[in-house]
Amino acid sequence: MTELSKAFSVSIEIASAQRTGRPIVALESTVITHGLPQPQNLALAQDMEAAVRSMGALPATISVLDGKILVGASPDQLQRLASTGEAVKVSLRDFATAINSGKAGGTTVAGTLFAAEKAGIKVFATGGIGGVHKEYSYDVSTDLQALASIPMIVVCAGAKSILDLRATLEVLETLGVPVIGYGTDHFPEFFSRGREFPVSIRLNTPEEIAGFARTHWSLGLNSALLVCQPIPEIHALDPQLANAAEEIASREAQEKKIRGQALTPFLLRRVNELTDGKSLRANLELLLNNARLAAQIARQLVSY
Ligand code: PSU
Ligand code: MN
Repeated sequence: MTELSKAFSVSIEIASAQRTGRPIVALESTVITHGLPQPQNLALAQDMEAAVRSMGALPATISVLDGKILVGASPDQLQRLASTGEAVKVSLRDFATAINSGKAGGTTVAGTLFAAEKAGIKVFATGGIGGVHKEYSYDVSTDLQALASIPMIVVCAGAKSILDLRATLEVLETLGVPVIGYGTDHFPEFFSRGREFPVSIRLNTPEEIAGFARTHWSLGLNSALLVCQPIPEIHALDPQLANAAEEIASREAQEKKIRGQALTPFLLRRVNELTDGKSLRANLELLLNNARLAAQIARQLVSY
């Protein structure tokens, strides 16, 4: 690990896990500050950490608080992230904004990748990645660029069809990011298993994923690996229900001219509302499932 800038603050637990070589899983915080409503956001943040611990790894929730990039959050810090109404959504361009303003910041997939890699972490669990938006094909999430350039195993449930999934997958291919289907040949569509778009490779165990990572990185390739785990079938939503809600939300966003960083949080909130909380429950289940898989992969990685 290269020396960290003074803007980083690594928790005692994570620093000691680094020294002793214990498995660590990074967790994002935009899902807490912008992705989920209160009070489910705090419960989810706590449950994600517990899910990582239950599988024998340590959770490092990444965020910005009091002018520092936190790697690992205390219970009190999680509470603050979950309850502040005006957190900054921190992608790569926003770190200095959040640090200099002293405001709380929820790190996106891109922001979390950046900070976790600086802290020497290799595995990260999230819900869905950002991608190419349907409303405007130049609205491409920084997540894709970050996945292209930061070596990390990112466990997700694919991406929501609020995005243009075909374009998103094409950009990932262009950028050289392996898209791994965990026990599936298809790119998962967040609320459902997904059956339209192929992944670049299917792998079936945490061991195989760790082995793939070792080979990929040993070549000098520096991208992330996107590990896509479908939502468990019993928690999946009817794809028609999810797509209908996503279409309405997209249309409303266009009518209201909601753009840029505000677009993803708007779409997430509206889909939650339009499905009467059904999508929220699915969202929570897939997040926990991803935390557990990430912990298993992290354990495999350190046992090499
Ligand atoms: N997709 C979801 N839930 C989320 C996000 C995306 O289903 O919470 C969040 C993630 O933090 C992701 C970010 O990195 O939104 C992408 O935002 P943007 O499209 O503005 O890059
Ligand atoms: Mn965007």
